[in-house]
Amino acid sequence: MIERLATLLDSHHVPLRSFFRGLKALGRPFLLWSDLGQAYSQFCETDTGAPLNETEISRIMGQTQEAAVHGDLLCLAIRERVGHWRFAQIHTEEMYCQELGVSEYLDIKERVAARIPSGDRHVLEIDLSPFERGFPKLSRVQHIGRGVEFLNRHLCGRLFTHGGEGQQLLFDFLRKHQVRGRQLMLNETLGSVEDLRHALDQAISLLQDREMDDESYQVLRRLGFESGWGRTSARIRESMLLLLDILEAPSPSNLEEFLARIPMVFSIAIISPHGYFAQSNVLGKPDTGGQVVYILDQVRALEREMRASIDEHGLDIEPQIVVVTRLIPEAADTTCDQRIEPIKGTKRARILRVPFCEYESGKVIPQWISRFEAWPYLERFANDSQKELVAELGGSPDVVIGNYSDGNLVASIIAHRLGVTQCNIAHVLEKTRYLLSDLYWKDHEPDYHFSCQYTADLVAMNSADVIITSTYQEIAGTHDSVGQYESYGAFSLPRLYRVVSGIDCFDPRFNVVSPGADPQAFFPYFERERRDEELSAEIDAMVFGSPSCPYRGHFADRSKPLLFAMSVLSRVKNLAGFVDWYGQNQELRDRANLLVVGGSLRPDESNSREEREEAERIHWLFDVHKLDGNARWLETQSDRNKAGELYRLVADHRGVFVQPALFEAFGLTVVEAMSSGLPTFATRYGGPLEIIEDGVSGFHIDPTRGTESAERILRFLKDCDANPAMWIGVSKAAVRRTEERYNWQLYAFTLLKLSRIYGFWKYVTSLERQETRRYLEMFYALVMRPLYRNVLETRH
Ligand code: UDP
Ligand code: LCN
Repeated sequence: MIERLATLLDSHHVPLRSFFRGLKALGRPFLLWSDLGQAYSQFCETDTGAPLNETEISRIMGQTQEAAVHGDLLCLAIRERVGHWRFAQIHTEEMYCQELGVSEYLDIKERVAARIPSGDRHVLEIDLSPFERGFPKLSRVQHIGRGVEFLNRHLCGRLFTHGGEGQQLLFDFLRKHQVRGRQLMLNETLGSVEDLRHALDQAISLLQDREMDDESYQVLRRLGFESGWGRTSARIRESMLLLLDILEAPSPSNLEEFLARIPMVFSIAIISPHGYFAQSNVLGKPDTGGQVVYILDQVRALEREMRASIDEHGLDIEPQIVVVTRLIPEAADTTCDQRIEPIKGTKRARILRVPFCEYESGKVIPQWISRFEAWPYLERFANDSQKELVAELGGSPDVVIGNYSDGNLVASIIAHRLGVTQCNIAHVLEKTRYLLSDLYWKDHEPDYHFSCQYTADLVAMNSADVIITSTYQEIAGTHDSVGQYESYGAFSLPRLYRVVSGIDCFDPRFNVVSPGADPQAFFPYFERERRDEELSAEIDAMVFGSPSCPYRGHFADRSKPLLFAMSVLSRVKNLAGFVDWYGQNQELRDRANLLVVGGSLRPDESNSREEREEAERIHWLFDVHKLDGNARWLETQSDRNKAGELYRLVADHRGVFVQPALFEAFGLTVVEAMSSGLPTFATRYGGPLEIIEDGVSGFHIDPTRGTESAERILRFLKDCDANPAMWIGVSKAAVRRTEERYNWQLYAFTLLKLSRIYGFWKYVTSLERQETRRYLEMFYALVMRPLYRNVLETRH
């Protein structure tokens, strides 16, 4: 490709030189994909640029994710396809080019961003690629995010065919498999694979036409079989036949089916330190949103699924799930100051809260702390949580699931010490949310401490056994945008360290398992018999009357459809931006009312600076656009049943939901709105791009082009006026889409299957990553710990 670029520089010398001069004249050190695309297409419209139209250069420019301008040198990062990058340096006057290695490319970026003079080069380079040798990797882009499936196929092929040792490994695994000291599956009566085959034959014929009773269990035990094969004789026979099949003719699919039947997951720890983690009065508080909703729904679904499968295995063991979060002594109107809180809708799952303490003195931190400032407390939090967790569960959990950067770091510490499987869920990786936040990390340090965050991310994602993502694009992006995880492949924090190989999206650790919305709270508006009349009346009053919660604005004409947006008040969520688009579009204002839900209306009451600033901005926009008769802003609604009825009420009035975020990692509100049958316009940056099929089950909007987005919404409202079937069509497609793809039952089933299969392979092969672990420990100790001091010194 670089050779091709050199030829093109030659053959299109004149227009290209002019184009490059135009780029330099912009005076910007870095140009991103969208800047380059725009500049290129504008240039192609000029007479000089016309010859470049639809040439091979157009393709290369379309693949260029960023460019660094360094004097007359233009350095391009070209993403040929997902996970495959090439770097080129072009001399824009002399018109020659050369290929750069990743390290050289990052070096130039660092010089440009941090004005590092040449010769000043003492760079700590982080390279995880040498540790990956010997580990199987996916090769096809389409397989990204289906890691366990791949691993199963790969290892089955390697170990079970042509006289491989697979059968023996499986036999040893089943012979040793225990839960809390109790032997499961096979006992010592069986000495070899041959014995097992023979015993299986005997047991299968013995169980024919026989129900399970005490005597049957005795006979099976004498043959070498312990509990765990199934509750009924039919199920036990089925499992045994499957195993016989594997011993005769192993295949990835029969192995997968059998492994999914082995009882392996009885207790799970879920780690989520930041924000206010509780079951009521918390949503919409700073740092408290979808992650809490996700985890609580996940716990309920997992407990249900675990209980059903443990029962199917024929065991009487109650599953245990503990969510470990921070105990906040100054908990305001929440329960975050209580150590234990049982989780509603479960039998035994509970929240366990452990305070943040100063590392040395052990002094408890009483007040809420922003997630960006929690770093110095996490190591001690991990130690304290581990002790309390083990005491609470009466032993180690089988799996530790981390959430977000802080929870994943804590999970990696706990899982490693306890020697159990670590599963990561990022929810969002901040690096993609804040453009160029790696290069300009120092500027962001006082507010966000991204240096700690990105270091924690690298440590946690490389120590995880399994990484769960909500969408494919979270890992690998799209053909023209970089995935959240992919962006950790190579990046720089100038003068701190440079990452030349941080994570590889072809790693089989990655698995896409999408969440859903709670069907009790979020169901279609047309299921009228399920709707609670009292609640509907309350929500009606909240939207159109005098609500009991704080609000601003009213609707002079209540017959108009509603444009509804709901989220926490943070800059990235862009609620204020949406209010502005609406305020500026008179036709939209004439046609629809605006309903915004989120945050606190009294800026001075919030303890989050960002929330205060956003609230002030919305008030200001209400004033300047004189929105008080067209728009209503309601304070955060933390009751999910109310939220559910809100979506449905907006649907009753043929309104739409708008998600205007500058970037949305996944977007539970999008799934909730769609499940309620609400046509949804959501940001094209992040998860909604995958959740919604544009123009079918909703619409994508570009939050950086507010006027255009407002026009798109307006066009839809006009189309619906002309043809009411249009609204119904999109609404139905939205419900269908979420039913098929985004539901918790499927999530729990998949996650448990995945943990079992992964657990087996981890046990029988050497997936253990000892060397990586030691490298990461050193990285953590030498880089991360010294950063904590800065956080403590600049805490808000
Ligand atoms: N939410 C809510 N009330 C609010 C704001 C948000 O109940 O005032 C809920 C919303 O219904 C959703 C979650 O908080 O379940 C937000 O999740 P999402 O994934 O959309 O965004 P996040 O805040 O996690 O970035
Ligand atoms: C965090 C986010 O920012 C959202 O996009 C997700 O939907 C939420 O977590 C749940 O994973």
